Amino acid sequence: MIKLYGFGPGLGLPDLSPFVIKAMILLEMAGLPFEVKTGLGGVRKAPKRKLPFIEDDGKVVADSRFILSYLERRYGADFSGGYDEATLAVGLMAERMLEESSYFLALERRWIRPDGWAVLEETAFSRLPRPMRAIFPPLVRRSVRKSLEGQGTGRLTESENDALAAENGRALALLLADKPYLLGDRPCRSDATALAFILAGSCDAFPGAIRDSIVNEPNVLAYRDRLRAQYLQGSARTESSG
Ligand SMILES: N[C@@H](CCC(=O)N[C@@H](CS)C(=O)NCC(=O)O)C(=O)O
Repeated sequence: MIKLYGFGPGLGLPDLSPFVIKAMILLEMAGLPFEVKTGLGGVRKAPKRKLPFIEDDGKVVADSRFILSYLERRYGADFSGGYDEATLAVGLMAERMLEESSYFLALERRWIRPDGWAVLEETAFSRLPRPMRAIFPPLVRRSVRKSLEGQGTGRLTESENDALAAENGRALALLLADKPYLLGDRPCRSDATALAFILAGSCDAFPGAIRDSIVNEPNVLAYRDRLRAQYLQGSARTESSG
């Protein structure tokens, strides 16, 4: 069975990482049974030092984007929804907005703002043994801060980041409009990314602009609830630590 490595569930989310949630949704969309392996140790085993990655029949595939193409190649999964190339290109741009812009705004919200960090630290690191708990989380936080400064999000003010989050949320709501799925009346790969980021972004534990940009859009909320019921009931998924 395919093993999917993630951080683990928390704060009402199936995983703390939107990329892991995306991989779960892709596996569910493909109708493939899988086992989720959780724990911080997964990062050490990860070929790119990031989660998710999967192990399947001795093969290791890292990165949700390459997990997607692996499932297409190996299992004939079809994430195109039957849309034409131009429509899928629009979906890809939305995915890139979420993964390359919204993601960093969410990192800043969770890791840097003191109230976000208090929640995240407790959720992600509470199972660490005592001496590690004092040392490891601040080190990881420092490295996230450095990455955010390099990437640019960390150099903006909170209100500048909030303005960008509001724009991204509105763009997603306008793209979805009154369609059942992001690109039309059939699900496709972009829905896996959109649903994952909408779930992560609307998490009640991190109030503010990111969450507001989702919960204030009735079509996005309805989409989230409908697709969560469709893809995240965990029918194909079993969970274990390690
Ligand atoms: N492009 C990757 C992004 C994965 C990613 O950024 N994962 C983060 C968690 S959300 C991670 O594992 N970070 C650990 C680290 O950087 O040490 C994908 O799509 O899978």
